[in-house]
Amino acid sequence: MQTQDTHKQPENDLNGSSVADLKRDFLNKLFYVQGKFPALASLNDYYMALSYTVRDRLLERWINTAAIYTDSGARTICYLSAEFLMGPQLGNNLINLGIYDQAQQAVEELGLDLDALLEQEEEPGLGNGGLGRLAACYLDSMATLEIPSIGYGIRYEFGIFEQDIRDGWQVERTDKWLRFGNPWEISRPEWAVEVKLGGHVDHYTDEQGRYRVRWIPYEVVKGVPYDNPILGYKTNTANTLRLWTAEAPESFDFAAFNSGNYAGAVHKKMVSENVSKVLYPNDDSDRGKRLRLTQQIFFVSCSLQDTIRIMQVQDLPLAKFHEKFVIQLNDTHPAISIAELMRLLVDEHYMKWDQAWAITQRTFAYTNHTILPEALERWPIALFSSLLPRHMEIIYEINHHFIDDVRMKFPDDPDRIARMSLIDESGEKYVRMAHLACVGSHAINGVAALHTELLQQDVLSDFYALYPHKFSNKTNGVTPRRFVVLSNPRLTDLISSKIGNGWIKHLDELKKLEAYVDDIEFQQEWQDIKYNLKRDLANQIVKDYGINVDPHSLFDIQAKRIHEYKRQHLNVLHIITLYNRIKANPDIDITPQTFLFGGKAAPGYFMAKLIIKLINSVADVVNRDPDVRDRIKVVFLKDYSVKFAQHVYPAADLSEQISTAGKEASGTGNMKFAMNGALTIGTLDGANIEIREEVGAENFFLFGLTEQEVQKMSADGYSPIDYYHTNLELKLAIDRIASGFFSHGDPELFKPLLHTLFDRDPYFLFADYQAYIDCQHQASLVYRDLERWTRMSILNVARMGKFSSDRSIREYCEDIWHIKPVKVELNTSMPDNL
Ligand code: CBF
Repeated sequence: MQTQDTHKQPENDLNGSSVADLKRDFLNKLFYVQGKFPALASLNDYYMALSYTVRDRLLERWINTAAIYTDSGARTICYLSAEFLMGPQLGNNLINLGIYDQAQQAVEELGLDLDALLEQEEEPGLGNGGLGRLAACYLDSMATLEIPSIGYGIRYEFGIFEQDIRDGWQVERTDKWLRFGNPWEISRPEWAVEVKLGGHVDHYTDEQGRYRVRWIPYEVVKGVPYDNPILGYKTNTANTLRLWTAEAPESFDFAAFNSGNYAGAVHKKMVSENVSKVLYPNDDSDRGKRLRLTQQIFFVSCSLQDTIRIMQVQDLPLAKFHEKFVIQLNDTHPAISIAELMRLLVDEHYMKWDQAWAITQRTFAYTNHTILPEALERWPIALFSSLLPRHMEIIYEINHHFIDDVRMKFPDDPDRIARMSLIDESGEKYVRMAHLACVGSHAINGVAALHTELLQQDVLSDFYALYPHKFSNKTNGVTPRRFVVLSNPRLTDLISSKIGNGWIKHLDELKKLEAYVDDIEFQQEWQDIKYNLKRDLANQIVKDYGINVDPHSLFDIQAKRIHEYKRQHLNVLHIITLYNRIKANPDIDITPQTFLFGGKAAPGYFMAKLIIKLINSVADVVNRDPDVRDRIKVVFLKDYSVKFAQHVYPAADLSEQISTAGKEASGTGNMKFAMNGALTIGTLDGANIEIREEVGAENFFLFGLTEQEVQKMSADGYSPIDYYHTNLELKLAIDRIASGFFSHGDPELFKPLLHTLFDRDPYFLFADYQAYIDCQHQASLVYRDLERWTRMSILNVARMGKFSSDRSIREYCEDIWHIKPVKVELNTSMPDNL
């Protein structure tokens, strides 16, 4: 139950927010929007009725915000992202509106349960993981900090797949998140735009003798915007997330229909709609690649055309584009927008190249989110030119100027030019999107200190040498509104009862909790809350999986995408090692531990899917073996999502952040776990390093090779097999997998995984194994001393101030965007006339 004080409603709203107002409006929505009366209404009808009731309160703020931005011509940040992993909206909007308690009471008085209604919401899974969720956290912070912003992305009809587990294997099911409608969006067909694809380019001289370029496309796709309000916490600011849906410009081909070709009549419509059908199709086939590049140009072109429309509405000349807008590229997926803005300015608005280029460079800023080579996008020239012939020309032209600059700064260095060129000509030719992003942006940043350092020293070192002034670090952050206040109301209330609720907007204020770290009563309350949260999750686990887990045991959780570099299989090696110890000595004294995993594997990533199978296979054996006597339990929590994560973070004791040093750009789950009082077991990777610096080395379980050690080992020649032969426990764990012990006697099943480990072990599991086992042992010993553990947990929360996404957004605003907050006042009356 949220306290009234924490979620006090803002003043001056047009739609009342008392319990009586909410009840009245709720029933109105049920009757007049859903067209139902209680005897016929489903839970979904009630969810929709409540959502529309809440949306009215958002709309009032949204309209006021839009009016103020339009009147003031406010400088605006456009956040371009192929992914926005928003999570369910209802609860978050109730929190941000400050009417959570009233809504809870209103539905209770009507005989309903708010939690059940919240559970009803289908989450828009328009992202894969960290990158998309970061975008969502940033939208929340921008609205909370009153920063004029628009998020631009794609309204995928099918978001991230739903994950089922059958016989231990991941099985994917289509995510039909829109099947019951989406109460939060409003379509704006009047602002639809067209995007050209394919065809050829004409260069010609017009009647006035001016040189012109005309792109004759092979096809045109229409982009229709759907707007979603993004409300700040306890502000009147409601910004917009504008997501584009693809449609055919003419949805029905009458000519084809009249000539009897009925299927052909709708074919074009189908082809066009495919563009926004699914989130990130596999890109390992040429068709997949083409569709993905089409998605990128589609949403980028729609969004840029939209910004130009806004300029026109506000009567601003295009020469001031960079003063009105700053555009943040969330990774390279929207990097094509650099060529697209040039095309719009030069070809369609007849601006001179040099002026257009100066505007473009001043407009864009680029965030890199990974140094994994497979994630640095490149497009085969043949594909690129056939889909985007004009952009190809523009990129060659940009490259021509750029290479001249490089040559001037670094004369006689052809290798450097080859390395930096926007076109990779080392074999088959490719367009290098990260290079385009670097050249066309005025700012480039990584997402944690180590990551930025690695960009500067390694992945983008040539660009750092050329443009040192462009680089900075912006360590990621997460919103405490969703990930503490909404997810963990009990902890929220306890914290607010001691230090007030200012921390929700100013997370640094959590520091005040340090005053209570030795307060026995406070510690007890802290422990009780954690225990109850673990018990709730345990109840859910019994319900969903029929597995009993003990809430007193140490809840050790690794929840994130499944990937070899994240090393879920290292975690499994530890579990097998504990199991082997028990088998060797059934009376061994070990700390009871529950190992929980959650996460999806990319459908085409075989090794990641095999890791899921391994987790489930080990779970089957460990959970059933009577020798274990329930001291360790392993559960794979299927279909991990933002909604589910909100139940998982609060229940964790130990957060697994065990990627190979240098591989995880930042991580954000690490922050969400720690904000909910979990201690971290982790490597010196990504933001773990900064978390450890903040919470203190003594409150963090550190293990493993450093990034430099990993590099050195690689260079010196790493031999994983040596570790296998010299470490008996490691050998036994691996041998047990290899012998078929966990696969019903089948020694073949996990061979591909073991083969990679023996052969190259690219993520250094064997090298880090012993350090991890020792560190886990250390953590399990500390857990036995509950008072010590609780102190560490309180200190972790108290020192998480840095990891609020509000801090990250402030840094972007000050260092890159140069945007100031704009206050939105609520104009409570409706206009008398138009
Ligand atoms: O910066 C946000 C996150 O992005 C990723 O998820 C990504 O997709 N590149 C990284 O893997 C995370 O480390 C990072 O926190």
